[in-house]
Amino acid sequence: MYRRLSAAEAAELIHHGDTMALSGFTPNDNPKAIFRELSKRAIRLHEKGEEFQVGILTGASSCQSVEGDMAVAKAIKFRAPFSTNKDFRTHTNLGEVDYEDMHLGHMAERLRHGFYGEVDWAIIEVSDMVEGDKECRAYLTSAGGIVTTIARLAKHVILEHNQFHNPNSKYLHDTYEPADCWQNRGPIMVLKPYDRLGENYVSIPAEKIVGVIESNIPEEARSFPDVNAETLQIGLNVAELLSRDIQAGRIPKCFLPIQSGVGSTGNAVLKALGTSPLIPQFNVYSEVIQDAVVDYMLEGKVLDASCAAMTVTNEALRKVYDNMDYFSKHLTLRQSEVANSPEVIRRLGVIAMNTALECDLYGNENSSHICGSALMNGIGGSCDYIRNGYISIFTTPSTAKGGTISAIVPMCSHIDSTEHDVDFIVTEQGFADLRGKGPLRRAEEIINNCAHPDYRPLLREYLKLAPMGHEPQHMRAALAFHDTFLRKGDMRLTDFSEYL
Ligand code: 0RQ
Repeated sequence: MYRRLSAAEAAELIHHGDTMALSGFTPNDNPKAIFRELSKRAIRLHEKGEEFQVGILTGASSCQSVEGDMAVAKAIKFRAPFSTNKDFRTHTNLGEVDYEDMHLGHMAERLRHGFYGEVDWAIIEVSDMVEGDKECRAYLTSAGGIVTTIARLAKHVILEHNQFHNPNSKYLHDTYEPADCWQNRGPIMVLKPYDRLGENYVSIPAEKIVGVIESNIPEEARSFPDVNAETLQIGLNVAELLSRDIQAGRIPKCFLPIQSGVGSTGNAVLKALGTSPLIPQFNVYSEVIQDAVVDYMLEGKVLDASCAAMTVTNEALRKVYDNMDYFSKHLTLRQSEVANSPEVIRRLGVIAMNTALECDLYGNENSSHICGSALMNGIGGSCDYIRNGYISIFTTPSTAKGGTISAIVPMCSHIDSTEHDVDFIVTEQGFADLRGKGPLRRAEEIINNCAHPDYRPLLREYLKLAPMGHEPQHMRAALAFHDTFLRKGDMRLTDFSEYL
């Protein structure tokens, strides 16, 4: 049996400047016990005037105990690749954290290539393990993430054996890790969303295991606001555009796998697809599944699902654990390098659906930064899917903050996905089909079908001011919406004459 450590003892082993790579993807499968102690230790050390900051690398976002409490304790030196945490956002926007917002599908490979330097610690939450003399077989919980890679790269490993999880979660996992490009690597042979390629455990050399923390901590899962009239209408609009493509023969009648990003809008869209009579039964090939997918799998609307994490509430997780016979055959949790692999996404023909903060008149999209500067969350896996999807859709309510912000703007204040990768923009007002259209026709379609009626006259006025070109932009007025919001608190007060 490996050495048992209390969480406080484990936290004492971490040094200032260490790089910690963690299991987990979104708030699921994160090691929590050690971080609850580590953030307290950081505060104690800072009070004594000692430095203490670490690098934190994960598969995606993480949970309050990891990135929230550590950010509040000013204990994060570097962080990648994604975050959805309010405290982390606050401290990052104060300039305290060096945060690289990175494609989730790139993370494991970038680690292997040494882009983040040496990995001092892999901290891995497990539901079960085989404690061998030479090899530990570690069974993951509710997410795949980057564990196969970090277990190989890290100098030292600490396991958190979290008994909150059902040990049978092992039957959900495929821990396959692709080779590197210089190893003559072949294709990733996922030909169907349910294909599995590897083992269901992560192999860790026993000599690296410093200790095991025994814990029993529920997932720090987020729940999303209920569907409202606006997000319901966005979902219905997505169902409508997909059914039109089926009728026109642009999507096959057997349908294609669906990816849906995380968030209240993404959750609402999936709910609409699940209940729409226009949409046939479907498979999910995504980075995350949310609560709605668990229910639709039990109801038979979703046949098979593949993802890097169950980003679900503890109630939905319980449904999975209570029906393991079914889910072990129909749900696969993968390493994020495979879940978000451009090759596999393109091969399967995934319909990619993600959420934007704002889109411009030509189809460029911003999902990460408000008014150019302030971090919201990051791109997550959206670009992995949007760039490689069969059809790529961005959804957003047409306005935010009580109508004072338009999600349709002349020019995005930051760009994550470009016009070359976006096929549809969908708001509660309708949808713009950008396929086969040049910039001027795109602008017309986006203004007429997606912009809120309060903003349509302003957007048309802007287009008249912009000097003609292939993609007209007025260099002084292009960010007038944002500038007006920052100065007057309402984009509707935009007066273009101030910018001419
Ligand atoms: O703020 O909470 O203070 O009211 O943004 O917006 O409408 O609740 O929508 O939960 O779907 O989040 C893009 C952030 C949307 C998310 C984003 C304000 C709005 C509200 C949240 P309040 P909603 P959602 C990730 C896959 C990254 C791309 C992606 C996201 C808050 O979906 O992070 O999908 N996406 N990646 O009021 C200022 C604007 C705004 C705005 C909305 N233009 N300006 N504030 N808000 N638009 C999955 C993984 O990879 C794991």
